[in-house]
Order: sequence, then C-alpha cells, then structure tokens
Amino acid sequence: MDFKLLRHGRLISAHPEAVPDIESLPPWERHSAYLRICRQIGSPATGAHRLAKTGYVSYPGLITLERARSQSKLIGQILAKQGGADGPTSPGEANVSASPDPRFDAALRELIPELITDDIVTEIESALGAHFRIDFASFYRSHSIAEPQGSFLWHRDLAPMSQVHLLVYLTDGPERGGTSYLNRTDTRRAAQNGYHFLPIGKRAGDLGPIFANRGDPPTVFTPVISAGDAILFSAPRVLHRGVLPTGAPRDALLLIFQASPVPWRIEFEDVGVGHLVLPSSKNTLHTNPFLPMHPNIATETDGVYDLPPPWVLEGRLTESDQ
Ligand SMILES: O=C(O)CCC(=O)C(=O)O
Ligand SMILES: [Fe+2]
Repeated sequence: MDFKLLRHGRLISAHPEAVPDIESLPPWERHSAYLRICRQIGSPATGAHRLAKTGYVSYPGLITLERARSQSKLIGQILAKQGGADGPTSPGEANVSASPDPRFDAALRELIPELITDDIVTEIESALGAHFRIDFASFYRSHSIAEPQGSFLWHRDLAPMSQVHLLVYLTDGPERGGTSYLNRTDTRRAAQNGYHFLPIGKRAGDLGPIFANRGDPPTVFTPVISAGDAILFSAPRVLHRGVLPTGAPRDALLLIFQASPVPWRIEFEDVGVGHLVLPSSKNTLHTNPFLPMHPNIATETDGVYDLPPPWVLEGRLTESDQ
C-alpha cells in the first residue's frame, strides 16, 4: 500500500488525507508498510551483517570511561531530586527512569554524534534496508532486588519489528549486572516452542524447559560489561533479559531507533534532542510512524495482548522479508 506523503524541509511525513487509512491498519502491518516506504525513498548503507544475522552487536568502549561516569553521576543527581537514587520507587521494579531535564538534552547533543558511529549506521541500515531515526532516549538506574521481573526476565519487546536499541552501560563490574541475549536463530526456535512475546506475568527466568529435548541448548550471550561499553540489538527480534545487579546499582542510557525515510543526522540537526527523554515510557507499537515524532494513536488500545502474526513471531521485518 502506498500513501500520500509530504515534505517539510528535509523531513518527510504523511499527508493529512492519508492519516485515517494509515491509522486503520493493524499495528504490525502499519509499521511494515512504513518500512517498505522508507526503503523506497532512502539510499541506506549496505554490507554489514552482524546485526542482521545475529540480532546483536557488541561495542566495547563505545564511549570513554570519563563520559560514562559523568552520565552516571548526572542520573544520580536527577534521581536524588526525583526519588529512586538509592532504591526502587515501586515494589518489585528494579528500574527507575530519570525524568526529562535540560542537562540530559545537553548531554545528548554531545554524546549522540559519538555514539552513532559509522559502523553502527552501517549495521542498522544494512539490517533494515532503510535509514533510521532516534525515537526516544532513556537514562535509567537498575537496583539490586530479590526477584527479577519485567525486562529482567526473558522477553522480546512488543514493538515495530524494525525497532533497534543501543544500550550503553554507564557503570561496571559483574556485580552491577548486565544483559543476556539469544541470537535470531535460537529466538526463532524458542518461538516455535511457544516462547515469544509473552505478557509480563508469563515471562521466564530460565529457558531450559523451552528447549528441553528439542535439539541443542541455546547459545546465551552475556557480555561482561565495563562503563562505556554498548550493545546494539534488535529488541523485538531477539530474546533478551537484564541481569540484576547484586551490589551497587547499574546505570544505563538506552537509545531507541526506528526506520526513517531520511538519515538520522537530518532529524538530529533539524529537530534537535528536546523530545528524546520522555516523562514516561512510550508504547512504540501503537504509534503512527508516518507522522513527525511518531505520536501514539489515542484510539488504539494499549496493553491488550493479541497474538502477533506468524512473520512477527519468526522475527522477520515484514511479511516478505526472510
Ligand atoms: O536493561 C536491560 O538490561 C534490558 C533492556 C531491555 O530489555 C531493552 O532495552 O529492551
Ligand atoms: Fe527489552
């Protein structure tokens, strides 16, 4: 399906006449139609293969230790005012996200051009076959708690299939926790065995039973993290789980990318970073990706769990991708 588009300077979005048709598509189909249009318009880089094949790429030392420490310190200062610097703010939830603050905007203006290296651009663009944009950013602290919940259990993010995360660790040491990942092949095997986009209450900490008596056990990738290391990963396409810290908290910066008809730098230069840190988390599946800032669609019900179509369970980007 093609939609009427509009150019605003160097940016491109949907024509108002096309919006009702776009918003009436089911979410997975809407995002895959968008990806196909981004592919037609853009001239993305090609040739990289790690993100496309495995679903994750590790970048040790992506930013300096000094920069990582100063971001971690900033998270501490903001949480000290807001609550959550020294422990969870809701029972059982390890993560506390820092609220928007002009100091984060200043930090992002400096950090983003360093974080999004040419190699990262090539990996993302080769994997999507399209350019990408930064959708939002989150600075968060994960505390040591007794029982893992939410993103600390095996999951795939219920998000557009082209959504990619860059998780930058700002603290280090194994006692500060980390993240574990399965590759795309093992994630697809898990889906065939019935474990995929499970609602929070049904997520497991142990995938052993999912693979028991069904071929080789999965390969679990759990990098030992140092402050400044980063992982680029396809959050809806690979199973992953945070590893809870056992001592002092873990601080991280998460950048969320979505497909775009134009290169990320154009939006970074023309729109800035003021919209990136949000007061609360964003449900990126229930958005209109054709409009500036990908706003949520108010009429689309949040939190209702429908079984995604087979191509989504298999971890493909669109119905016609592999
Ligand atoms: O905080 C973590 O280690 C996991 C993050 C996560 O689940 C995500 O970015 O989708
Ligand atoms: Fe996740």
